[in-house]
Amino acid sequence: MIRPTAFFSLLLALPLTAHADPAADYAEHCAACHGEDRLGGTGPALIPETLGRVRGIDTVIAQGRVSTQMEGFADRLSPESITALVDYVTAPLDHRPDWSAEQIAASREMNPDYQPAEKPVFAADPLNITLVVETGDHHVSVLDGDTFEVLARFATPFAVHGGPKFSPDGRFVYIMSRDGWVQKYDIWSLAEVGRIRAALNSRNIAISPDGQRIAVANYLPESLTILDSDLNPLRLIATQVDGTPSRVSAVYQAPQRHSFVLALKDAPEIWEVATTDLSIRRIPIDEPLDDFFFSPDYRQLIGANRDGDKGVAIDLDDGHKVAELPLPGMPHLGSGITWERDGRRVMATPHLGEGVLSVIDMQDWSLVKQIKTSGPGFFLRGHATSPYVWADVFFGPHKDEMHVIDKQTLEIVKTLAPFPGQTFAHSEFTRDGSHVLVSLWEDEGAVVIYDAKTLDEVKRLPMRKPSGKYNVWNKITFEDGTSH
Ligand code: DHE
Repeated sequence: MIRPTAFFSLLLALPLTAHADPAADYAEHCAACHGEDRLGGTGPALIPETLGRVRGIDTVIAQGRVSTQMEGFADRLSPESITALVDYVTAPLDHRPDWSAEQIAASREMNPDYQPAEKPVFAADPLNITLVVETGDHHVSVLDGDTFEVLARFATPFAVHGGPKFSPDGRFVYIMSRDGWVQKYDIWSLAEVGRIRAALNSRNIAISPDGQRIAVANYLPESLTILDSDLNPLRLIATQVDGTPSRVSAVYQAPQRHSFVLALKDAPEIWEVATTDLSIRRIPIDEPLDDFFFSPDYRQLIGANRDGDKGVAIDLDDGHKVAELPLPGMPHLGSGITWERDGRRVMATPHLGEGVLSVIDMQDWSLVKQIKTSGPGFFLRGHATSPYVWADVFFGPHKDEMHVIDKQTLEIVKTLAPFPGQTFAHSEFTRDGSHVLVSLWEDEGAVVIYDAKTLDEVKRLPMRKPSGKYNVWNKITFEDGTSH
């Protein structure tokens, strides 16, 4: 028989982690909201594809998330159990989950209280509305673009990514989350119309020029989901090459071509899907593309390869490579913008891995200049009425800086840094180009509004970790200074 003192010594000798049973803890505390299979439920999916960019998961488990149903578990789980649970939810799934057309259809939830308004329920210019995605508590604020008054604030699915896409008349907006949810919101009525889960993990969405089709680019399962404008699933296209599935890097609409253009991430192919009959054209290329941009006529596509050191321009009509250019340090072509310089159209792209901004001549795809910045940037914006391009420094010690660059001299004319040490990123112009909105990208953050000419600050609006901002007019008119 073991004496009690010996029993306690034995217990103390055991490492605490030996008691951690993350699978049991998950089943007891997490599965009800996040799904037994970790693929999400009322809470987001707890898989690396979704959590990869979320910081402080241990703190969220211990303390919960303010303004959500996520409660804290510090009173029920030891620090060791929480650490084990973080490892458990960030480990890859042991099987490839499916998400069938039937499951997509069954996930469609329309808002029973939605009443379409006959005209906007506010006095503001409906085409100068700017949406602010607040990733701090997963909401969107609807701003009057003239007075900067917040007209409404609504909850989004967890972890919105990429630019929301507006219907051609600017009335409706479609918003996508990394968990594959697509939400439709009626700006005139200031009300959600509904949502549907198009996939388990998605990249971005595109809308057809007539507003009738929405394409959702997916990593999990590897596919492109096509929805109609009322969020009914129309087609689930498995993106496979020779029977091997490939993730979709991104999808964009090519208005002049009446098509959606997507690049496969795991196979050297570009696909073009007709927005009319959804027929698919496959274009073989040399290497898979991660991110891409188009010439103004959408005839050519410029893409970056996976190693992130080279750009290639491809003619979408004949599928041939027309140029290759040095683009070091992971160019983020999805953030590219264009403008006229010396009678020629140029485009600029930031680089995620290097403190430069590449300016490219779009006629012959030559490199005009690499502008040195204070660090790698993520987003760019301009406006036809403005002589400047606004470029953030998203990474590194200068993440608190926003460069203002002269479109003609390609020199930095001013660097704004109103919040030392805090991320200051992503800009958006108002409809008339008179003001620029920048995010103080922090949990207790703000949107800071600048006079676009004098570069003076005119207003600050408190926001919860605001990320992207999207002006209806700039988006529906494909204003040169805004990305796709
Ligand atoms: Fe994004 C847009 C890819 C990480 C915030 N991002 C895009 C687009 C692509 C892309 C292809 C253009 C799609 C569109 O708008 O239709 N993003 C990627 C990546 O490959 C990358 C580097 C890694 C990943 O895990 O996906 C990545 N992106 C991030 C982030 O970490 C950011 C900063 C925070 C977040 O919310 O996840 C982020 N991405 C954004 C935003 C846009 C975006 C705010 C829309 C920019 C715009 O102005 O239109």
